[in-house]
Amino acid sequence: MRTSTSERPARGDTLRQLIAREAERAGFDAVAVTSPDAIPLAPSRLRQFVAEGFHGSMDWIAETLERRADPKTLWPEVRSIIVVAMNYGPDNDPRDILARSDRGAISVYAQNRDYHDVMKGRLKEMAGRLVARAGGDVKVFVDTAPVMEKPLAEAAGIGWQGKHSNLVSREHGSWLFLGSIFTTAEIPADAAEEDHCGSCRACLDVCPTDAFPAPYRLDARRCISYLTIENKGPIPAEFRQAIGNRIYGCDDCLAVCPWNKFATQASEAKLSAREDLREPALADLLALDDAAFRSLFSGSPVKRIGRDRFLRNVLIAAGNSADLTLVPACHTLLADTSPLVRGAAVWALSRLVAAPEFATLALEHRPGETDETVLAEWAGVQEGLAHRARGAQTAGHA
Ligand code: B12
Ligand code: SF4
Ligand code: SF4
Repeated sequence: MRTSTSERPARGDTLRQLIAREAERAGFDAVAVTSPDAIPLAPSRLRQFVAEGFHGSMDWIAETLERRADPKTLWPEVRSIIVVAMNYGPDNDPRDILARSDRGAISVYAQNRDYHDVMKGRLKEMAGRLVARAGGDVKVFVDTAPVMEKPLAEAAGIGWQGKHSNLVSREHGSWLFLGSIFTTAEIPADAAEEDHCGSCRACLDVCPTDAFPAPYRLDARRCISYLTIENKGPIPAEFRQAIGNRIYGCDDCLAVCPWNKFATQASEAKLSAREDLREPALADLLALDDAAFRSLFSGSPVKRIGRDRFLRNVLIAAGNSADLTLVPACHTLLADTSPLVRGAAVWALSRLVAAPEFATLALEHRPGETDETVLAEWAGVQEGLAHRARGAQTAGHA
């Protein structure tokens, strides 16, 4: 466990040792301390991110901008920030499943329990014990408030923000969840970690949707994690093929990082993959109704996006699968009660069946459709097919 807090003989050592011990007892894999004014560059970078619209439809980032940019605006009394990290390292290469087009790829962080639930209770316990021993007032956060967790973790020395913008650690690679305890206690801060990316750019080059306009900067609107989780509407057509079989989040830029060679598997059982979520069959997922969805994803982060958004993602994967056995299930979903699902089913079928068969489906379903987004999907897809047919004819004449 990295307890940089205990490495330095300094005033307040006893409190720091207590922090290290309590973090370990709570099951965290790293802990370190920083001060609320240790991230002077983060506010302007966050403002630029929002000004460029990179946050897409995540309005909550813009709405909380000032509090997020500065811990002291969020809580004026805060004097020190204890940052904790929990390892969720997988026991396999999460990219292996990308070659199995009949299966859905759920990102590593979502293959078991929601990390918010796992970490929040432990952070509260740890904070409670610190207050009992050392006094002061505390607030705990794990992505539950406007806090810039990555720059704070870098400032505390837990790792550095890699070119993919996530925190990378020399001990754990990319696979760390972050959380923090804000306290009114004055605790000596640890030294920040340095950038160890060097000339590497593997994470930038591997991104299937070209989501990095520059190193260290992410345009979330292009990120598969955003497109499959945060985005509530239809997935923009330009990204659908690149999404492949990723049905919830994406791990490519994390998984490719060479620093993962030092990573170990998650020791917390609640963060190790559930067998049934490692490589679920698309055929099974396409059959989920609301009750079955809730039951399958009970306690998992996937549950938060709801059945309709999830089915939208599964249909995109089905459309990319070239698996004709999925056609009947996609056909059934053309009549789903959710327009989001119906629209994605239109696209999936346009990719799976031949043009004449698709034309028959259009004759059957398009006239009864009333939702504008689904009608736009029919129109877009049929226009695309006609365009392709004209292209083939022209090529044939040449
Ligand atoms: C919004 C959000 C998202 C958005 C946007 C991601 C993003 N990079 O901003 C989306 C939905 C895309 C997303 C995806 C993921 N997320 Co997320 N997300 C967040 C959240 C809530 C806020 C992040 C934020 O503040 N973004 C705003 C930008 C401006 O801040 P930033 O990323 O720190 O940007 C910095 C860099 O751009 C840098 N920078 C800019 N210019 C320059 C120039 C130079 C030269 C340098 C050096 C730096 C630099 O400065 C900025 C400020 O520090 C955090 C939780 C939290 N409260 O912090 C989790 C969090 C970042 N997510 C997390 C995870 C696990 C993921 C995914 C891996 C999930 C998945 N498998 O699908 C992906 C990874 C995608 C990626 N490459 O980032 C973890 C990351 C843990 C870690 N080790 O870093 C966090 C910390 C949650 C947690 N508590 O553990 N996420
Ligand atoms: S999570 Fe996937 S889509 Fe998002 S930036 Fe990383 S590689 Fe690109
Ligand atoms: S893949 Fe390379 S550039 Fe990206 S975070 Fe890891 S070391 Fe840095």
